[in-house]
Amino acid sequence: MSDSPTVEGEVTARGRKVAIVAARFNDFIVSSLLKGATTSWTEHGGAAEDLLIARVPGAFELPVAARKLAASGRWDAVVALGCVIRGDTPHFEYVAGECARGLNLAALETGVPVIFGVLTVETVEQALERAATTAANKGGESMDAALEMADLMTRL
Ligand code: INI
Repeated sequence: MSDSPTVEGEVTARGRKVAIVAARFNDFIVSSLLKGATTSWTEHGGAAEDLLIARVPGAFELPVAARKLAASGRWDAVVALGCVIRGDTPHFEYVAGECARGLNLAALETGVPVIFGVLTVETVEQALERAATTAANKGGESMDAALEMADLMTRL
């Protein structure tokens, strides 16, 4: 163990305000991610009125909405939720790649954590595994990361 000071965020929603932006495309998966995220929010002490849920058509639209939410100064973190399934089309590369790039840019440009809760998978089966109602639910994991990062940002 190092003797150097270490700083880490606490995973708590008390006193926090968080926005979720969720795609409607592949909603049979995204709705489970949303459930995981809102359950984590409540379990960590978040108030219903301090959580905003914005819906967009698909993963490609997540960055612009996340960027606006992050820049508003109203939210301690933004969680982006979506599901891109490869199938047989090169569309996947554009949608998934631009979504990841845009969400990262939104965080870097605003200084507000923007969490990548977007499944980028080969098959529906893989998506279902990651959206299951277990601790491995990517929506729940994403909310946990958002809360940790929101707290860390106040300590750095
Ligand atoms: N959007 C998704 O969220 N997931 C996908 O798997 C997907 N595929 O496969 O095409 C998808 N496409 C829609 C895209 O995000 C935009 O909404 C659309 O292109 C309009 O800009």
